[in-house]
Amino acid sequence: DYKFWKTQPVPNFDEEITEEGPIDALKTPADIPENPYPLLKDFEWVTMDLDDADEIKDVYELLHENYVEDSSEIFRFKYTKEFFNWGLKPPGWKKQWHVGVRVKETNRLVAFIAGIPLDLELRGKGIRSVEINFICVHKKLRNKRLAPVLIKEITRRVNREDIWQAFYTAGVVLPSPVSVCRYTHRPLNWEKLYDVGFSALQPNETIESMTKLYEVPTKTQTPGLRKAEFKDLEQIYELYDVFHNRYEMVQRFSKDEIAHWLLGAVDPEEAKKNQQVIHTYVVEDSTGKITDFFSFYLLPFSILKNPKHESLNVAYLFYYASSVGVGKSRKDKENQSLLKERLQQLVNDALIICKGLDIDVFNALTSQDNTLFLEDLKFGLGDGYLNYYLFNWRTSQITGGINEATKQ
Ligand code: YNC
Ligand code: MG
Repeated sequence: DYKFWKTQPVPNFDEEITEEGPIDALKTPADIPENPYPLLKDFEWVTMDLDDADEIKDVYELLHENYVEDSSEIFRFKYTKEFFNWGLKPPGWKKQWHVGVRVKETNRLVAFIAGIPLDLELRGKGIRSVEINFICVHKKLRNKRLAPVLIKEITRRVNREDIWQAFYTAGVVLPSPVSVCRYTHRPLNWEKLYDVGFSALQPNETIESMTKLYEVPTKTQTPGLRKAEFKDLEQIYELYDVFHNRYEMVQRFSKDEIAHWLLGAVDPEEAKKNQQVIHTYVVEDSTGKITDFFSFYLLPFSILKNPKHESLNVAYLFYYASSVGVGKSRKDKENQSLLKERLQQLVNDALIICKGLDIDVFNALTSQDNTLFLEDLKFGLGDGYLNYYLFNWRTSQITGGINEATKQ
């Protein structure tokens, strides 16, 4: 019955939306308590320093042992230091938004929640926000109402910075989603997926027939396709920006944010390390113009209890843009079929590249314009849904351009 969520500035399930905007009364940082919410006496709040290798390790271990698992408890996200550097330290990140709870006596980290800055644009209106992610409570402390305390504490810390809206996604249904996406999976190494129990064999199929079904060419097919470089930054930035005008809800990126999210980091040296995680490709035409780009990131799963395999290599489709879609509405059928053809070719190349990187499965959400190519490229619908939420913002249902596959 949502005892906690009922007290929060979020819309009810059955609410009729007549006006868009904040739900809470307007406040200023001075209205917000300076001190953290009280915790049970054995625990204490900590700010995690993600520049410190030991602290990253604590977060990594907490999440590795206790974060999202599938219902069969076979797969668990295998985070790395590079993944956190990329996912939790974008331009403008704040240390105080990496919130931990430790046991006083042992110093053990038992809970975590993170926020990062996010410039949302909703049907043309900019909303300065944060994205909240990685909420995690140690398995032994579940169902003790610690999650609401974490959420209230991060809300306090965000409000103290004069930010009043947040975006978050979850597999669970809470009051009330503004959008919902589905996970889809494109096998690249079917036999391994079968071995680890991710894929099943139907009576009329064989391992050979399935492997053949998911075969991809060995070489990419788009002329002018190459890895993105820092010299492309300006063009990628502009292409992202104009392409995303086609969506109702988008993340607006500064040039530094494009460098971070698509090239790995603002600093080219640091970016090299994070390029194990985020991979971006551009298409350059004969005049030097970048006409398209696509990106995917890698986040493996640990495979629990399997004698043959320890991890599953997983890629997630991230942002893309094509000049084919620029200035065109999603209601323009003719343009959508041109874009469909283009995206099919680009994402097919992404699959080919991933096969070369020894990726076992390539995941995508049904967000952005993905439904134009998912079926033709043999993505299968998964059983996972991803619900999209806004905190302290009332609005009607949104068809999203936001890609938030990352951590769920
Ligand atoms: C969830 N995922 O409904 P009610 S996604 C939000 N997001 O409240 P307790 C959640 N709320 O129903 P536990 C939630 N899951 O009574 C549960 N809840 O109103 C709600 N799992 O608390 C739940 N990570 O402490 C209920 O539950 C209340 O001990 C129950 O802890 C929950 O990161 C959790 O799946 C999820 O570690 C921490 O199960 C725990 O079970 C766990 O008794 C594995 O909590 C990891 C996992 C979720 C990943 C994610 C997005 C988080 C968004 C949080 C909301 C942010 C709001 C905006 C704040 C900033 C505002 C500004 C400005
Ligand atoms: Mg709890």
